[in-house]
Amino acid sequence: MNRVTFDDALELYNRDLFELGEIADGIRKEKHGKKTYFNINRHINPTNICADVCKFCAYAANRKNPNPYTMTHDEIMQTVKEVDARGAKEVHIVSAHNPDTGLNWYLDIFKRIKAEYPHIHVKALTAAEVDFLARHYGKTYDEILDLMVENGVDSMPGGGAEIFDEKVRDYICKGKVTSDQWIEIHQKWHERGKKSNVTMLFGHVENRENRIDHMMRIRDLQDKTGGFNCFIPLVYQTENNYLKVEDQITANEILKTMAISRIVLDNVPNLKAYWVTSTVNLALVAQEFGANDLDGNIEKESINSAAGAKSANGVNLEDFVALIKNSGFNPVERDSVYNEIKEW
Ligand code: V47
Repeated sequence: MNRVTFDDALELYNRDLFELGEIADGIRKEKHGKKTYFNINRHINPTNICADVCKFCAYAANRKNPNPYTMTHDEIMQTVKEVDARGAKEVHIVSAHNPDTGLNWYLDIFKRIKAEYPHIHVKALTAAEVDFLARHYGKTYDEILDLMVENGVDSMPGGGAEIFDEKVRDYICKGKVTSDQWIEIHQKWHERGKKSNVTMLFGHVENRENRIDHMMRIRDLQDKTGGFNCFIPLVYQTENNYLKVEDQITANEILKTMAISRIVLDNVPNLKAYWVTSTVNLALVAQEFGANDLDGNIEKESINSAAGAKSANGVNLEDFVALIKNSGFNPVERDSVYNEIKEW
């Protein structure tokens, strides 16, 4: 299939959902057969005190969520100890932009985790956090990224990408890392031989053009670096925040967006249906619309659940695996960079 242009991609939205599903499923089958990847992971969100203000965020402590907290390193290590005992292979550590902790609070914890649990993959610090730390502590992006490598960060999560269109971005999260900066940070990370993911927050005030533009910018960077493992469309959650949306996005539009992203992002190996924001049921259906990854059992999650997602306590691993099997796919546990660990 020829590479789709911006106009082709936009036109795809006018096709019938099942026709799109068939095309995306064909690509998925070529790349991954019937395998659906997941990992055993734990999200840790060490502080919700934030210097930035994003309208869509219900996680940061604010008037609607007057519940500020900052974990100590000992508390974080206790969590890592527990999740290691339960067989987790990855900790996904993302925080708000707390101006009061000092730079070392952000970085030392990775070194401590690596020293005590060298087998655990540390996926940590979004490009939004990297930008915040650079600005707040007078460092360059290169300096922060080098410190991340030195302290044991293995890969970067895809958060903070939101929507790259500058007008929409200004409306939903003015003042935070810009689109160009987000891309620059990931490019620099990839140039260090490291991998990362990339998200897209959709279903709020953006339109279809904005989504396609977002995908095109990802495809361009991936052509240069090849450093993205996975694309993760995040469905906007509407509760406890300041971004009002008239009509909630439909399942039809979510699945179309998934399928189109599978078609457009021909150079990104994996498409994640993040059940936290799509619901487990729709994530299972998305397996037939291009998605080949369902993230993991998660155990605990604070960012999306603050905005209404039913993910605060993750899902039971055995149930999760059974759901994948019962929907006709082969659950394959993977590590954080997509090496296969075990067929379940
Ligand atoms: O960057 C915030 C999003 C992201 C809301 O890399 C919201 O493997 C929906 O990036 N509705 C954090 N989304 C989560 C994230 C992520 C998740 C899973 C896997 C990976 C990965 C990355 O959550 C933020 C923001 O875009 N978010 N508020 C909301 N109301």
